[in-house]
Amino acid sequence: MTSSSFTQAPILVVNGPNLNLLGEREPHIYGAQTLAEIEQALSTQATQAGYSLLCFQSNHEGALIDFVQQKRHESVGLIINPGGYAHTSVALRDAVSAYPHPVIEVHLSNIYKREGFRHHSYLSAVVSGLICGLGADGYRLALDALLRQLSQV
Ligand code: CA2
Repeated sequence: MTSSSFTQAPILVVNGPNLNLLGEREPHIYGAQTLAEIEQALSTQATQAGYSLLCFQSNHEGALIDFVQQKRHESVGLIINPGGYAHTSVALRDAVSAYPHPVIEVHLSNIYKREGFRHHSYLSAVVSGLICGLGADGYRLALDALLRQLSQV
């Protein structure tokens, strides 16, 4: 399917700080796949279901907020791994809270098995669903769940 055959607005896949380093270091925590590989697999999965993806990664809180705000009326759902901002950013939570479509928060690692400061995510109370601890599979499952939700509306 070519991009011109998509009639739907895209699903957003947003990754926060340091997730551009996936596959380079700490594979025992975050897995061996690069972010580009994860995004490619998700794109194939979305295309098979008749949707397109718009992927964005930034190390900057404001850039993540701007992206979510700017695309809120030009997309149908959001998968977000906020990275470390999960544990610190009220501002990113507010942007996600203002996003008018389903949102799934993903963490590669099980944040509840790690240091105490990772046990709380500011975003979790304002998202539709949360997946953590399943590595890159978490993104696939998140997209699966989002596609099911979108097919019910
Ligand atoms: O488990 C996750 O997906 C996290 O969102 C990853 C964040 C961490 O701060 C969160 O607590 C949980 C960190 C991403 C760092 O990614 C790296 C990847 C490769 C090498 C170094 C860092």
